[in-house]
Amino acid sequence: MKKMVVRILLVLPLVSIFHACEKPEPIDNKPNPTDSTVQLELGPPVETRSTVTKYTSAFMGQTRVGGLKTKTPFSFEIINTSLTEPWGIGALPNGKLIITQQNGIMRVSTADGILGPNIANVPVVKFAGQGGLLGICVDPDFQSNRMLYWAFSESVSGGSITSVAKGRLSESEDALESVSVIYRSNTPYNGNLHFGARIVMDKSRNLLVCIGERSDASIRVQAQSVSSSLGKVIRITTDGQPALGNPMFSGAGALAELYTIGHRNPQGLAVHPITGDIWLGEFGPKAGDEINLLVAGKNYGWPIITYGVEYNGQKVGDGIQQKENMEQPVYYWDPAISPSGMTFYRGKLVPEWENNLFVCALGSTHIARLHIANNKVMGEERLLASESQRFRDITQGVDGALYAVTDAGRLYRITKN
Ligand SMILES: [Ca+2]
Repeated sequence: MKKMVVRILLVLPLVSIFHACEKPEPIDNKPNPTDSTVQLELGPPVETRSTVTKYTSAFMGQTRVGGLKTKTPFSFEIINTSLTEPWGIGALPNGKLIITQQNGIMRVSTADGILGPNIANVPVVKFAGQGGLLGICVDPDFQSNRMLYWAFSESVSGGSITSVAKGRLSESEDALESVSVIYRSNTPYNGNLHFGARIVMDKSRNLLVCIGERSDASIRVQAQSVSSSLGKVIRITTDGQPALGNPMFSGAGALAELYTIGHRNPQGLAVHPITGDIWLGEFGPKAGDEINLLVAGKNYGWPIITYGVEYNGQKVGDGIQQKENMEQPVYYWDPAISPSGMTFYRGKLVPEWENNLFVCALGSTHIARLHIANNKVMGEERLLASESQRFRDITQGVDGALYAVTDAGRLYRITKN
């Protein structure tokens, strides 16, 4: 690995990097395109702004890797402009899309952007600040069970929390049936920031949900507390119980649903199509946005370590970026791009995108394409930057196109020409 890194150093920003590293064990015996003889033509890094901090990365390729440019001709179109603060998008097996809006409304869209009615029976959400109806997960077995799982913020005694619900989408796609709230985070707080919350299902059919730490200095330390749901990724059954095989965190009152700890404001979760690993994106404060590869039982450091600083420019805590027993991000951005929803591309339309990670950027108003091999980011591209949209979430439709929603209410389809 080290040898390859050195080679890349020498080659940058020249072209044609040939990388062939050790092969991770593919769990489904399919060849892994991310570690085969992929040739990348890398240019200068896509980020040209000055860094906010003077911090140095823990390893080469942890930030500002070489820039990529998609060669396969592709195009995008705006297929709807009438959504209201869409937050989550998922692909249904019939080719349609399911979309959540922060204001509590869930709707189905055709692949051409024709919206269905507001779906009935969505539980009441607390719609304020960053809260509302949030991430959505379509059951991989939707074809047979029609199940949806979603995250939302909810008012409770003492403030608001992040909650998880499930329900069956009616055949007519206009109502949820048998709806139940399966999980409620603890530690209610009065504030409208950092609820999370994306939701994915792993290969063992358990749900992973990322929950934010509610932002304020007094509460964010809960990200390190194993008795609080805040600043965590939880792993639960579809009935909301702690999943079998969860790690055991040590400490008084450790919650059995915890999967990883030490997260700030995570708004991205994606399952790697080959490895099944769970990848997470989270906002740093001023700078220090992160992409993390989640390993059960690990501590991702916030607010002890970070590549960001407070919004007023002061250091966070002791101003350290690395610490024993705390995980390094696979990749980070300085300055911030504000990473929200993300997905791995597993379609065939644009072969060079296969198993790349697509990350919606709010503040930087583009979609970041990260070429990942052997769990390292090898190249970065900015897509749809000309649109100047705050991209909020992205998914891949069954047709192999990417579909993305923006805060301004647009639905984009991105596909091969
Ligand atoms: Ca971190």
